[in-house]
Amino acid sequence: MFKRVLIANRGEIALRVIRACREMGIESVCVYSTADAAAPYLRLADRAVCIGPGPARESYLNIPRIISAAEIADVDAIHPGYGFLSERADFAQICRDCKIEFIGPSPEAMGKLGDKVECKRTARAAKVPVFPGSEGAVEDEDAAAKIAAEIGYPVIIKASAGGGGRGMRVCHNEATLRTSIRQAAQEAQAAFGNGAVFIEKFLEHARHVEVQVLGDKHGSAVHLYERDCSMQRRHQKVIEEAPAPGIDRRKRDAVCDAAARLIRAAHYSGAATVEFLMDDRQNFYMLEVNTRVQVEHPVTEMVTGIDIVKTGIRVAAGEPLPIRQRDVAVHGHAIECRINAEDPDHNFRPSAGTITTWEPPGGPGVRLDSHVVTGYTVPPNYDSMIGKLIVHADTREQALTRMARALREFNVGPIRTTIPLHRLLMENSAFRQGGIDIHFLERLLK
Ligand code: MV4
Repeated sequence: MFKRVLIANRGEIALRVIRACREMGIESVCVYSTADAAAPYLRLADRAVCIGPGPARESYLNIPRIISAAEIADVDAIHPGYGFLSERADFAQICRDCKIEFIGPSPEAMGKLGDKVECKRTARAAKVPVFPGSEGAVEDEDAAAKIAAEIGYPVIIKASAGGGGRGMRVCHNEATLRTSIRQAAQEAQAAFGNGAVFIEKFLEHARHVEVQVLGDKHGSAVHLYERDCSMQRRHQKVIEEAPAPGIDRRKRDAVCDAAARLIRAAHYSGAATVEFLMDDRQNFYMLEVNTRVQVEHPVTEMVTGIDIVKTGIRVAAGEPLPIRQRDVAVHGHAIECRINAEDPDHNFRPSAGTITTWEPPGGPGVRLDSHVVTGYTVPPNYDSMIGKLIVHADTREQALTRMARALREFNVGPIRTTIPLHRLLMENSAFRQGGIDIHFLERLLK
C-alpha cells in the first residue's frame, strides 16, 4: 500500500480523501492555493503545501507546481479528486513519467473513454446500447445529412472532446443541420483543440441514469448499481439518489451489466461512472463515461456499504477488487442534496463570504460531506458547492421525509445557499412520486 498520497484538490473532496487516507494508515499531503490557506481541513492532512495563488490555472490546474509538490513531499501517489486535473490523460501520463501513481485509470483507458467517438466505438463493440447515429466522427455536411435522413430528425450534434453538455446542438431539419455542423466543428476546435463532431438521434424526454463501476488492474470490474441524477439545472446536478426510482429489475440489471462490460473492455482501473439516458419505456442509451470519482458517489456508498474512495486507492496500489459482483447488494434508499453557496432567488448567483452561522443537521441516517465550519469564508475563485447532505433510510419515501427533516435543521448564514430550494423540492409531489425528467427543474423554475 502507499505510504504517502498527495491530494491535488480542495474543499469537501480533499477532506473526503484525507479521511480515507487517515483510516487506511496512509499519510496525506494536501495542496492548497492562497485563497484556501485558512481552510480548516488542511490541518487534518499530515502536511499542506501551498502551490500558488487563487486562480485555478496558477494552482489546482498547474501541473508543474503539483508535480513539484509531490516530488518535495516524496509521495507515492496523487489523488486528483473530481474536476481540475482528474480527467486529464496528459496529467496521468506525466505522473507515470515521474513514477508517481495516478489514483485513477491509465492514460490509455482515460483517453479511450474520454473521447466520445472512441467511447461509443468501444461501447458498440461491447454490446452496450448507444443512440443510433454516425459510426465515428462526421466528415462533412453531406455525410451528416445522409445519416440524419436515415435516423430521422431531431438529431443532436456533439463534440467528441466535449462533455457535460458543452458543444452540443439540436437540429430539427436538414437546413439547420448543414449550417450547425460546420459551426459545431469550428467551435469544438477552438474550445477543445479537437474539431471532431458526431451526430445521433435526439431524445427529448429522458431521465439521467448512471452506473457506478469499479475496475482493477487485473481485468476485473464490478458495478455498484445505478443513480438517478435527473434533477439538474444547466448541466449541474442538484439532487442525486440511489437506486433510481421505478426501474424494472431486469432493465436495471441489463444496464448495470452493460456498464461493467464497457469498463472491462477498456481495461479500466479505478472508479468510473457510465452515464445513460433512459426513455419513458426504460430503453437505455449510453451518453459518456466519467473517468473519476464523482461528486455524488456517497449515495452509492450509503446503499451498498462499499467505500468507493478507499477502493479506488486500493486498486491504484495494485490490489485486486475486494468484492465480487454477487457480493454487491443495494440496501434501502439514499438521497443527496448539493449545498451550493448560491442565491436561488436571484438566478443562482454566487454568494461568497464568511459563514457565521453553520448549524449542521444530524441524527440517524444523516451524512454531511462538507469542509465548512463556523467562520469559514467561501472563496470566490471556485465552484460554489460547499457541501453535500446525504440521507439513508429503508425506503425512498422515508428517505425523502428524513431529508426534509435534516434540511429543516440545517441553518446557514448570512450567505445564501440552495437549502431553501431543496426544502421546496422535498415537498414537490411530482418529485416525491419519482416522476421527473432532465427538464423538470428548469420547467419548475420558469
Ligand atoms: C443527449 C440528449 C438527448 N439526446 N443526447 C447533456 C450532457 C451530456 N452528457 C449529454 N447530454 C444530453 N445528450 C441525445 N442523443 C440530452 C442531453 C441532455 C442532458 C443529459 C443528461 C442530463 C441533463 C441533460 C440536460 C439537457 C440535455
